[in-house]
Amino acid sequence: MKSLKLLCVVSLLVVITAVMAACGSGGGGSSGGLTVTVEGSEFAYKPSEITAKPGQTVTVNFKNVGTVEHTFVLQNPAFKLTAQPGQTVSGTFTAPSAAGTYEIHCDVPGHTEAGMVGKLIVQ
Ligand SMILES: [Cu+2]
Repeated sequence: MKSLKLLCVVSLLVVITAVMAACGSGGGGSSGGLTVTVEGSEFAYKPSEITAKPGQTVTVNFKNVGTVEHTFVLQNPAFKLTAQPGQTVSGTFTAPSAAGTYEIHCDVPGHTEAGMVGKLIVQ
């Protein structure tokens, strides 16, 4: 009985965490803000895709888990975060109002070419 209760609490926490990670407080009619944590390393973003609603406010916590400087650059809207190794930098942008896929890349020389790219999917 006791372990069953604990299992329920754990399950609930997992669901809450998943919902928060997946869609922030958004959902339904009112589109709330989205907060995502993106890890940057040599040479990738994790996750490499962010999905947001048109016009949604997106807060990015960009965590550099690598050993050299990395950036998180969006062209549309113009947005850039620069993080040194071990550093987490946060910033907020508003997702484009038009649905589509927008490129994210690291503009440290050579990194984009090495595959350090991601996508902002607006839908
Ligand atoms: Cu980089």
